[in-house]
Amino acid sequence: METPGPTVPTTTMSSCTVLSYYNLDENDEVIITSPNYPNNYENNLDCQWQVSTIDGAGLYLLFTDFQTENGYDFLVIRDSDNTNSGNLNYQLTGSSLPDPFTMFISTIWLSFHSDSSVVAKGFRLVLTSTPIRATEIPIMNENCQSIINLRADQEVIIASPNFPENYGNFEDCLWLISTLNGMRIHIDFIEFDTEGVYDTLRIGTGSDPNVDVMTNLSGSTLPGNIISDSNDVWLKFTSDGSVTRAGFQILVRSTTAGTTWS
Ligand SMILES: [Ca+2]
Ligand SMILES: [Ca+2]
Repeated sequence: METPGPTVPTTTMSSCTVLSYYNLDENDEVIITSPNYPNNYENNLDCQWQVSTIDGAGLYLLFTDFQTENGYDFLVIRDSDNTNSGNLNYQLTGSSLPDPFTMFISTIWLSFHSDSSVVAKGFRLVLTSTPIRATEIPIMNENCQSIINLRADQEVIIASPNFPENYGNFEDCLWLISTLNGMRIHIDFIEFDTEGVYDTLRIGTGSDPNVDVMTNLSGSTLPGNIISDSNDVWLKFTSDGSVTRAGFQILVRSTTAGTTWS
């Protein structure tokens, strides 16, 4: 039986003459930084990294720092195992922090180039192997609660009890949903029908269903989509002692906050 691989430590390369190669198991991560980070990188660098993971997984890229000489010092990312082939996916330069994103392939190539003058702090990049899965329906426990950790670009469908049959009286259900740091949670309503005012679905950010309420929904109007401003949300459904309806069905997925293309 295979045990989870250890997290690869932060690279501490003093020169860029050797290609660094990382092979990540599922959910492993590696941190790549520019040489000397957090001190300035040097002139005339040409650093190269290849990162691969298992078949069926992709790579989630989260920058925690990015500062290079704009227009002259570049980080290039290709969907390839060779620097001279594959598509040029990202060419990053300057000092704005790129949004996190997922590459839906198992091997990528990164190269960092600096020219002969003007240096900067450089970058720090966390790469995580993330499984790519189809839509799932999470299991609720006996207390009608479910804790869901979404991978990058994973989606789940959550529904009121007995859906599409009517839910019961005195329902009290809770979903705690989180995703990777830097990602957002997208909530799309497929069906929605509850007893107005008395049977409510409340949605908020964080993991405490008593605070940070974003919205309080009831009735038969299909709500608009919601995108969280954090990487965790809660949904709490309660019904009172009389009158039930079909309830709701909701598609929940993790998304990147946006994508940086250069
Ligand atoms: Ca430069
Ligand atoms: Ca009711």
